Amino acid sequence: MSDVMSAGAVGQRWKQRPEGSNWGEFGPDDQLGRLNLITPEVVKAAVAEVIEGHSFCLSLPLDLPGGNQFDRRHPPRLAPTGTADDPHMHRHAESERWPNVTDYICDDVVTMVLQYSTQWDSLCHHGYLFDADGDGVEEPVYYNGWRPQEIFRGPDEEPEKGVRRLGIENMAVKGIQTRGVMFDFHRHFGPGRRAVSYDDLMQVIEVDAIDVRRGDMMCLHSGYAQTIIEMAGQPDLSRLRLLGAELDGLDQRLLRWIDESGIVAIAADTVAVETFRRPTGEGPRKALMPLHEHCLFKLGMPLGEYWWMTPLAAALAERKRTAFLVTAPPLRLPGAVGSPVTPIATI
Ligand code: UVW
Repeated sequence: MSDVMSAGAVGQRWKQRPEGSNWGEFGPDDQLGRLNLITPEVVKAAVAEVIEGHSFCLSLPLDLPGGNQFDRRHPPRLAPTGTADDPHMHRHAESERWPNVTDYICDDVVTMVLQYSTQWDSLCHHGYLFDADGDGVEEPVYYNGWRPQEIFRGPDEEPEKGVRRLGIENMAVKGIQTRGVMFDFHRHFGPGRRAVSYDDLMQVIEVDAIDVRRGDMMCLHSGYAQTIIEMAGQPDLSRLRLLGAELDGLDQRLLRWIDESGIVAIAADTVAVETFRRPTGEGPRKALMPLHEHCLFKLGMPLGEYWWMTPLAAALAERKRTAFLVTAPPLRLPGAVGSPVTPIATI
């Protein structure tokens, strides 16, 4: 079987698209992917899930998990604006410029890895090698066939402004407010690490009678972020390695379900949404993170990581409910790849 599907219409950036992808279906220049499926009808149905008016913050404190991740993601560092000699933190505003005033002023600056803690990954977080122009040679390409030269700036093109296409600001402008559906893996499978298969997922859907609809955000609760909170900034990696049910990105039936279900995004309380398997280097080149490939690259479906789901999952289980309103816009930071987020769920 060929691993590509031919199509290619006027204005498209590709002659062939990856098998199972939706490239072109939202237009040749689309940068929103499946979020296009959040329509006014979907938002109204989401709001109808608000029955009691209880809201839940789904963010970790953004200085968690603690420590450095992947040797490149460091905790945020806060500092006052101004200079070391004149920090704007509890600073009396009285000066030559502003004489005889009573105000004290505080403001600050943060140096932050945008994907350190509770976060969204935008559609340019992962690109892949793929022969999009059909010349028999693979080239790096991103969702909807966007090429690196259209996305990234060169060193003499103000790289501090970030990406030109597929950045997080597209998601911010869309708003990201929809119907969330909870998959409580912790309640079904316990706290241990597990690669959740299609069969596992169907079991959860059946037992909890989860009504998954087009436009929904899939939310996964494994208990991992709760443990991160309990570790209070001192993550015990040997313990964490054994914890957290995540999706099995190698299960083709599961990937097909993600596509056919109509869901628009997946948010998990774990590091990566999918179970990470160290590559062996054997056989043909393949994706390091196949669920990232399927969601970000093929379907244009953003991924949320490190969301704190435990109190919401408990409240839903107590009420034998699974659906809620979720509001989770990222920062409207032009050119950013990822973003911290403070998602709010309302039941
Ligand atoms: C990597 O990109 C390694 O991970 P994640 O998507 O989980 O942030």
